[in-house]
Amino acid sequence: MSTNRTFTMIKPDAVANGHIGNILNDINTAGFKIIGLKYMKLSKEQAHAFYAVHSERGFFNDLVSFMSSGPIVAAILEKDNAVEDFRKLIGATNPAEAAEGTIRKKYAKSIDANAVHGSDSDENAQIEGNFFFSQFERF
Ligand code: 3AN
Repeated sequence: MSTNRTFTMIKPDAVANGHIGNILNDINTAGFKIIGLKYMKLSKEQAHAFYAVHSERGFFNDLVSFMSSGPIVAAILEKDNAVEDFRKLIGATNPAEAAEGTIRKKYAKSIDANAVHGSDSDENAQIEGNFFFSQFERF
C-alpha cells in the first residue's frame, strides 16, 4: 500500500551552506506540499535514536556525530506516491552517482554529508514523521 506522505531532513551540511531556501523551493516546485516544518538541532541521543536501524554499519558513529553537528530542517511532505517520487527528486545516496538535476547532485558534496534525508518506505515515513512531529504540528 502506498501512502501520500514522506519525511525529509535538510542535513547540517546543506543548512550550513545556505541551501535551505533552494531545497524547499525545489521540493515545492516538484509538487510536494509541506505539512509540517521544523528548524532544530538534534542531540547526539536523538540522532542515535533516529538512525538506530543503521547501528551495525561502520559509518554509524560518524553519521550520528554529523547529524548532531549543526541545525537541520525536518519536514513532512505530501504528494501522490510521495516516498518514491521524493527518492527520485533527491537522487542516489552518493551525490557522485546522483542524476543531474536532483537535490543531492545540486547541493551535496559527499556520501556522508549528502544534503537531505528521504524516507525509504511508507512505514518508515510514518515512524520518522512521528519521531519529529506531534499531531498538533502537522496540517
Ligand atoms: P539513504 O539516505 O539514501 O536512504 P542509507 O539509508 O543507505 O541512504 O543511509 C543513511 C545515511 O547514512 C545516508 N543518508 C548517508 O548520510 C549515510 N551513509 C550511507 N552510506 C554511507 C557510507 N558508505 N559512508 C558514510 N555515510 C553513509
